[in-house]
Amino acid sequence: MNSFDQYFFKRILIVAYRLPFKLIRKKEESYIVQNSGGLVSAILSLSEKMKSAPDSSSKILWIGTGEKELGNETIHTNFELHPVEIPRKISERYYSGFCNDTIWPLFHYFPSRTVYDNSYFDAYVTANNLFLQQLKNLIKPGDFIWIHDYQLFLLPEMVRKDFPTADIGFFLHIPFPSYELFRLLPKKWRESLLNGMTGADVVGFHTNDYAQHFIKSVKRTLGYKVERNFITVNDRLCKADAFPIGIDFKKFNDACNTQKTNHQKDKLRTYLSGNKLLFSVDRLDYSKGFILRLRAFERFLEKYPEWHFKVVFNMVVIPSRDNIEGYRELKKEIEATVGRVNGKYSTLNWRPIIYQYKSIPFNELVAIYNISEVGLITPLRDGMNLVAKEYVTCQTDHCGMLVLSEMAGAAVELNEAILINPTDTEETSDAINKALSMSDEEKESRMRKMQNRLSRYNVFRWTTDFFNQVNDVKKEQEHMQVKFMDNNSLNSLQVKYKNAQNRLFLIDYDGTLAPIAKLPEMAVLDEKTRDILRKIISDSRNKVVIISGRRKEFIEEQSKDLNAILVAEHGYFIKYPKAAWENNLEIDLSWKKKIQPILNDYVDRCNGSMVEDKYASVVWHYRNADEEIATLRINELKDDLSEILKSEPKLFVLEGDKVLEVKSILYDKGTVASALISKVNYDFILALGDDRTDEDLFKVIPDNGFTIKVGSKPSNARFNVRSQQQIYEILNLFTDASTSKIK
Ligand code: GDG
Repeated sequence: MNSFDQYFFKRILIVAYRLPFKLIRKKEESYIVQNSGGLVSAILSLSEKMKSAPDSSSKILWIGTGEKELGNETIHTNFELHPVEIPRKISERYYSGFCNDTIWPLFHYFPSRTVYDNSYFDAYVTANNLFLQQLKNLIKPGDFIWIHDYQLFLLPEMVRKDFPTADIGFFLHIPFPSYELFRLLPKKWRESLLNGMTGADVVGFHTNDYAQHFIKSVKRTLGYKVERNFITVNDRLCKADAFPIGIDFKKFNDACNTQKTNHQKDKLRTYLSGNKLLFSVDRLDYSKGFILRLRAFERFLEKYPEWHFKVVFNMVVIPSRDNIEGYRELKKEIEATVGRVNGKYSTLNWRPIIYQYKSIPFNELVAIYNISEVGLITPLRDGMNLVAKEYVTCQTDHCGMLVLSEMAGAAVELNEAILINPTDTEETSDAINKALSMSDEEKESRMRKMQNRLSRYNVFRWTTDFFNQVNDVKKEQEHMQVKFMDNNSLNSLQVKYKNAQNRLFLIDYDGTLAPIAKLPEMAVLDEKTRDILRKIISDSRNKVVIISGRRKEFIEEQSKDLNAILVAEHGYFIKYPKAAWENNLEIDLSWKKKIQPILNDYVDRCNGSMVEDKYASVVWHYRNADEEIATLRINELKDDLSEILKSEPKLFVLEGDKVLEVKSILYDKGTVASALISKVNYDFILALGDDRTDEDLFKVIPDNGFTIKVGSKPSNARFNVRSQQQIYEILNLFTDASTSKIK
């Protein structure tokens, strides 16, 4: 059974601002209609598929705002609706305020339209809490909770607090803006929104750009560690990734040839009387670029008069929020522009623009998609834009072409369309001409490529991919979870120690014995740790090795008064108590002269970084450099080094925590530890470390030994501890005072 099938046996809880149906009351009667929108179609299609699956026992519960009565209705055999009630006073500040006057404009790159009002944010918190209260009544163990869109940014974290192990997904349907825009939000809001989202196991976006913008905002605002697309949120992994939403390809494709659609097509053709049809369909919103589109069409008429009396542009605007001043103004401006262009070019028997301000039935929409020769989809910003995908899908005769804004998420997948920048009316007007003049062969070839992609990455693929990712992240979390040391493992470590006669401690220095410091020389061993080490060493059955990548002088200075074995430079030097430093490796170090100037060059190119010249290696430290520049430079540096390494096969680039070290492959912490272990028959071995170089050490510890890694990253170590401070607690287990308590 693949992981998607498992979801047929789980309950799926969809949480979105609106329920997928609304109740229409007309005099005595009331009836239910389906809301339009990408998410509703996606989940309805999924529910149909689940219903038809053999042995499916799962159900989709939908939590959202809507009329109370919807909760009592059995309107869909595979659905259960749970309305959330938001008092009007809160709703105004929450939905009209924070959602639509703060988040929507900012996330669609309209900072000047963005309203910053604390009472809006407070209402947003309250409303997200109301969704939580409703959810709490419903959640059962094993449920998959899928939270949608910008109205519910805070909810994943809220749910996580009450249900720490729940499967939670979050999907954003609108763009996530670049950090420079996101940072315009007050710090407190920024932190709350990102903390809220990272409460999910998987945070999904339409494009990789949006996911990367989000990751950068998380890094810069919350300071969380990110590796590839995995964000470490305390001990939990959260994955941010792209899941471009698809459409129900078959449904749209099949609908092109039904009786109802054919009837609509006939009506349209009669009306067009031979004119070629251009169309656009969008909800009334400033992000859709209506005025610029109309100006581009006007410019097209001006520049290409040969198309007069041959084309008609049908602009369908779906009513939305027209009770709000700004939207009413936009509607007026659209109507004035349409009137002006029509006034300029119309004749008694030809009107270039047909403007409709209304919703249209499904079959009429499909008919328009099917016979239009140009789809003119030119939003200034759009998370995805499903109309573009639906149009391509419905081009069963392949005789049309799509002119698409590069600012729509859909442009990533539909790159055989004619892509334009909607602010460039000249380019858009040329694109209309190009689409109309394109050869049939080229149109067919481009359309087929896009259709092929859309039929594979359809809406089922979208849900499957998302579910699979949540499942994978869950597994990864479980894998990590079991490795954290708990009271049982601490106890067995202590018992094993007590019963042993020959004990070996192999302890890394930076990040393990001493906390990581801003500057390398500031990482000193404190008195408390020194005292515990002294106590452990005082037992003649114990041998303590401090095993570090540091230079020998530093490690000796930190360990003075301790009768420990010291290992410096990852095993190049070793020093037994009261003896001098030894080096038994005969290695040619002439390569250093080639590497040093390269690393020095990178210090100049990356402010805040520095080079450490050790006896047997050279290190580039970038802990104090700007993270983004360092990430860029490190890749360039690795490229430069890989060229040199081709002629120096015995060299190796070692990447640690904010350091890159070039050293010989002939030794590492593992080789020195193996040599020490082989000398005595130890019945207790404990290795403690924190970074990449300690993995070599963990690998050579026999199975009956203990290996512990500081931090929550996956490791060769048997156990993890959450922080460096816990190392002190572990070492304390081996002092006389605590071992004497064990029976
Ligand atoms: C968000 C994001 C993202 C529209 N008018 C009529 C009608 N529709 C259907 C279309 C299409 C859907 O509604 C609108 O598609 P959008 O892509 O604009 O989706 P939204 O849900 O409004 O917006 C957007 C989307 O979420 C999905 O993640 O793409 O970027 O803003 O399916 O066909 N359908 C009918 N009559 C209409 O008048 N029958």
